[in-house]
Amino acid sequence: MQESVLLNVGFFTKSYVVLVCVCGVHLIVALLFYLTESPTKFTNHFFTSQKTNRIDALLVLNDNWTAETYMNKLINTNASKDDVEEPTESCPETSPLLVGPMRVEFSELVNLDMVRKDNPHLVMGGRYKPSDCVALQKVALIIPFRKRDEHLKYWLHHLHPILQRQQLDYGIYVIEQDGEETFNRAKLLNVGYVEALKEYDYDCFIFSDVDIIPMDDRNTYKCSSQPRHLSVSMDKFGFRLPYKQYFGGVSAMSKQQFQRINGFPNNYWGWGGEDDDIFNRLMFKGMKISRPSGDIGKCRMIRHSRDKKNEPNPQRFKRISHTRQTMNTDGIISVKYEVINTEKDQLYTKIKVDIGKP
Ligand code: UDH
Ligand code: NGS
Repeated sequence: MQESVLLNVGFFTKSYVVLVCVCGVHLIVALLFYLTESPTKFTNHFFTSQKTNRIDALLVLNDNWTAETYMNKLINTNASKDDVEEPTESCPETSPLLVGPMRVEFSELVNLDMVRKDNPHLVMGGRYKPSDCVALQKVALIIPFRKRDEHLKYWLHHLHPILQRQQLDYGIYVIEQDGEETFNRAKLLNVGYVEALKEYDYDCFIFSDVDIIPMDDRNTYKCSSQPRHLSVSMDKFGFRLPYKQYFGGVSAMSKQQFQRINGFPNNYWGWGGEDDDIFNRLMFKGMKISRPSGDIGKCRMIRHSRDKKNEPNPQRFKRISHTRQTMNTDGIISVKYEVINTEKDQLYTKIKVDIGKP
């Protein structure tokens, strides 16, 4: 009995050794095969498989293919970033990633580290582009800013995922007014336009207040053949336009449209009227305003009290009555400012500027 047990143990040990040897030989043959191939050939093989959709042990492509898995594969295969193949096919006119109406609330405070973690595909400066298709537009988002840090956190938390689902090639530019002089929203937007173009060949510009969040991602932050007003149905106005000519909040203009109106006025210091001046400019150049439907254009504004040094501008009515005379000389061609510093974060590019005083 004892002997037969010992015999069985001996038999299993031998079989185990044979099995290990066979596996070892198999591993060495596989290693030799790959080592004789150059590393670039290896990665080329990897990406060729991707292009031809061949299902292969190294690469399993599916709908969950993301920039993160792409980068991980790169790291695992020791490939350099230069080997990343840019997509060649255009993204579809309507992104398949959209979810439609969204719940937007401001009850919980936002932690920016969490937002950074939630958006791992962003490149320094708040830049992003889809990894699997060529975005239809290169969009710079420009936010006029001073002392609204909590609002900016909400904005970044909500907007980054939306813009990525909209398959945009985009960058976020927060233009911060330095000092304590009266605020000038339109001039900051002009600065944002100039500064964004120094970085990248953007073809579309979204001008957004820091406290407005869209409630439906079908409200695409993109430009169209006419200047587009996006914040058409705000909660604070009972989800409708406050007046037909209203062009404040969030708007979109192509580079051409913006140039045609000589950008925005630089001399509206304090609250009010600058958006009406922009509307006038567009009308005088024979353009029309395009808008999403009231349903898709719903958005929330973060409630807040009136900012210091942004009191209603008493000159605004006089100024908007002279848009036709002033628009060709006051605008993007005459904007003067000095950049104080530029901060690059994963979530945004913040440019602090001295824009002077009234
Ligand atoms: N902004 C700042 N800091 C300021 C002022 C304005 O960042 O001190 C920016 C910000 O992006 C804001 C935008 O400029 O969203 C427009 O500011 P606004 O004052 O024209 O418009 P808003 O709707 O406030 O934010 C209007 C007055 C609110 C009074 C509310 C009384 N209950
Ligand atoms: C108008 C202002 C606009 C302003 C809009 C909404 O009266 O600049 O109200 O303001 N025009 C003039 O004052 C000439 S809001 O309720 O968002 O503060 O955008």
